[in-house]
Amino acid sequence: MTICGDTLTSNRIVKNWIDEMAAMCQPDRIEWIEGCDDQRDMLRDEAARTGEIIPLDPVKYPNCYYHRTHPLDVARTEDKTFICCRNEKNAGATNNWKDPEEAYLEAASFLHGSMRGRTMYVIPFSMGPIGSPFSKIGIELTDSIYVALNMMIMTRVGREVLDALGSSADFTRCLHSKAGLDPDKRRILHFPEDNTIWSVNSGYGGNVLLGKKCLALRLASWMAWQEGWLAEHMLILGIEEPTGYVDYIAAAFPSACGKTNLAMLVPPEGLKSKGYRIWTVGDDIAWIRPDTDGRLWAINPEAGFFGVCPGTNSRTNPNAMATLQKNTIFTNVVLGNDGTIWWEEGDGDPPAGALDWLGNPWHTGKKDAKGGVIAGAHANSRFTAPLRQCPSASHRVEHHHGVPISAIIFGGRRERLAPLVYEALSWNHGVFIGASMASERTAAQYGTQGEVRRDPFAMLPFCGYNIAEYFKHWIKMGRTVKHPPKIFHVNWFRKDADGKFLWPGYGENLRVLEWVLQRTRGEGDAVLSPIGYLPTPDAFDMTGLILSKAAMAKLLEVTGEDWKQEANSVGEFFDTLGPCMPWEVRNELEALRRRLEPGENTDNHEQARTSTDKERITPTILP
Ligand code: OXD
Ligand code: MN
Repeated sequence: MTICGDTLTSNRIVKNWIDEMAAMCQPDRIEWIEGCDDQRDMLRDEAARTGEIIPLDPVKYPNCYYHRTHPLDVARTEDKTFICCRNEKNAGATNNWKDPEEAYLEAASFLHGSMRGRTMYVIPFSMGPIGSPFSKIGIELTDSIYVALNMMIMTRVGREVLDALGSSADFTRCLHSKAGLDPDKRRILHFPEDNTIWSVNSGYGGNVLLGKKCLALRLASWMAWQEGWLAEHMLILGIEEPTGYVDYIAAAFPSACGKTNLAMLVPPEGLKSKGYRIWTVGDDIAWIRPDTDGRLWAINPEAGFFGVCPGTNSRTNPNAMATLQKNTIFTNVVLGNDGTIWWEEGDGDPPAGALDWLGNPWHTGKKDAKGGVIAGAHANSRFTAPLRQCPSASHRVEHHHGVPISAIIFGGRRERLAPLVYEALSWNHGVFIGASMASERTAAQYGTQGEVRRDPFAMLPFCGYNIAEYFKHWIKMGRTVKHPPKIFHVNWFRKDADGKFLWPGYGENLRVLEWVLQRTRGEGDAVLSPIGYLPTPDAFDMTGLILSKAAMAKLLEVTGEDWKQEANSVGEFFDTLGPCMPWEVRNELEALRRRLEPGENTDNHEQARTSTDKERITPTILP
């Protein structure tokens, strides 16, 4: 075995662990990733030589590359993802669990000799700015040059990370091998008690860029539970007012709800005169800690975007389109013979001589043997791009202290039930709203369209411990933080009777965020309803946007019968989450039920009006 480049550390614990893993996987070479541009360029050249990546047109897409994954390896595989802790109870009702000993043994049999003939890259990485009190260090060993190149975009890598680690044992031991990409032997294993992640037989980003979902959410949520902070599936966004003051919000949405678009929002024409500017801190993950000022502060532990391509275009997300013009890796999109790329609902027409994500000749409207239209790009095709290239990138991304959070927003895709926005009555009520989050299935997903899927805090696939304990942890955080942010719920997806979206979404969402921020300052007009505070119909600044009174009324409508059904459905969901469900969250459900009963005023919040199918909310204007 050859060792290339310097062994970048004298840390014995690091070296012994690498020796042990190398003895198991038996790579031909070991190469340390230093994080410098020269080495990155050499890796790109080498991967281009073997065809693992294809360089794109250097004028139109400078330093951009194309990659195809194995056709059976295109998304996260939740059924192959396990929390391996000693006590099964700690994995909870929503995670797959394996006994750690058994998990190591089985995976070791897949990993044995898996890197023969290959190089093992050693990638020291920091999630969060190097040296920040928020940050965590990991070292990923991988036999995939594609993973090494992606990690260099998504995280801070190299020598400096090892310098920050020094002789400490406090790093996440991440091992990845493509092995034979056998789906039956695919395992994504998390060992929270050993600060270890093993991933084998996959090459798809979410399964193999181990700093992202595996460390920054699953392991980090476990650490946060133990250490008193929060690791969340949330974007972080700054809204700068004309005075120069910037307020920051964190927001969690299930997939397909436009998280990346919201994180990079462009103010609509009508509000531009107010001088708003949007600053993107992160589009996927937030690490949130209480500080001595009694507020919650957050960092984005990542340094790049791993965004979905289809649907991203100059109208839906101009900042994303500007971000991915250079230094970007595109995975599973359409490739033209002129070295350009394309995807469905992107910009412009497909290139000439197009190959689809499988590498087959492709043209718009191509049909399969059964007459079904064949998509050129995979629905989960991705761009990996550096965050600093985003025109709205916040200068606070590298700030060791993060940003103070003024509001937390939960959201979902609901055609009927949820109003455009409402505000929680209290922190515990906000935790209940997070715990009961849900989205309706879209045509793009398997299963019955319209079916409601619960996704508490958008963390269902990412909470690395018992989800009921996680709710408890959130309740406790509200007690420990002196000035907790207010909590809101938004729904951009409400439809009218003809199935048309009532709200234009995208940049226009700033109008809703403006109200949210007003509410955090004790301003903004609101009415009390059984589900929380609703904006009054004229609470939003609608300059430059025409929306009928009827549409606004529908957007803000709360229908008693629908919400009673929702309460039943939430109750059924909570019953599946095991015996640790906190009484505070159950109490909130009961309080909602009581508020939905006509004439009842049994909870300890301010008087809430009730509504049935026929009787809509009568606004009570609050001071
Ligand atoms: C993602 C996801 O890839 O949430 O960010 O699935
Ligand atoms: Mn995500």
